[in-house]
Amino acid sequence: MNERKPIIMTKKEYIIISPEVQHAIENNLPIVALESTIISHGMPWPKNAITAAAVEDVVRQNGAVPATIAIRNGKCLVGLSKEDIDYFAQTKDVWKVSLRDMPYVIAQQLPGATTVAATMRIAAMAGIKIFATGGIGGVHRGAEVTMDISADLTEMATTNVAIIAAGVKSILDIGLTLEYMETIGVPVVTYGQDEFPSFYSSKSGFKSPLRLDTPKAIAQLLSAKWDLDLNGSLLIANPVPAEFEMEPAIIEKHILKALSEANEKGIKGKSITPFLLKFISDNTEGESLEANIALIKNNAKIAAMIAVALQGIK
Ligand code: PSU
Ligand code: MN
Repeated sequence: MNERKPIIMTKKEYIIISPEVQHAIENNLPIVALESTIISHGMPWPKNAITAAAVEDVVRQNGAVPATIAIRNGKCLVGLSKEDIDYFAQTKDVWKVSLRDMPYVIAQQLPGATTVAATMRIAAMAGIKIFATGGIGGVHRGAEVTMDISADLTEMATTNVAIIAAGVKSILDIGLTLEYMETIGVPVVTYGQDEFPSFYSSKSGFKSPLRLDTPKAIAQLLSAKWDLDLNGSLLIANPVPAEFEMEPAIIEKHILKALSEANEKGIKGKSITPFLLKFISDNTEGESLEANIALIKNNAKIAAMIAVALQGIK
């Protein structure tokens, strides 16, 4: 299960793989994909660029090769240069690219930061199986009226890339997001605890459907899933480190304020997630930003360990 399928020729002209990632692919080394929406739309400059580089280093320190993914000049980039990272960190009009935006941004040669859904799809084209991020998109609060359900979830139903995230943020409806993942056959495993975490907090009020305590056990689960052709993703929820945890009641207060402000301003669709995240960050004096940075590094570490363990399974 460890051989990587070569990129089919028709797609190859749209993909540029960095020398570091190319070397890893050729030598069957463990690789961890990283997304770029978090750089362009998730954090302010210069912390976004500093964090992106630091997260890549955490992956390397834990024995894997980082592959940050974005779209530039009509190409999907798998592995960014320092200049690319600075560009995506500083440029104002970078597109937030989910699946439906991909062909437009590529054909128009626009700069695009990829969401979880688009990052997964491009990672899969390059044969990368493990992907670390902060939080995934999901079923929004009020989705029974708005039908706002992230394409991250539908992508997770079919694409064989496992995601390590700090759970689901409570800007979403966590219960409905868990239900949706059950419907589409995505196993949800929490690393090292029984409760499903909610990004800023290790608690959510929801029991995790599954729990595993070692990267090796998670790698074995992934092997079993994909060996059986049970296609799709696996969500590995990794709780935020205890020293950066935030009080759920305080976060909830900010989320309610953010939601009412979004409602007043008529913010909808793809703008809603970045708006809510920025509002919360601006209104917690950076405490949420520090938590965000800490948990992404922590996710990168576990992701690298899982990628190493997966490579060891024959
Ligand atoms: N949730 C977070 N942080 C993020 C995102 C979501 O806690 O940065 C970003 C990710 O890139 C995710 C995207 O894939 O937002 C989901 O956007 P939407 O809900 O529009 O699909
Ligand atoms: Mn949406």
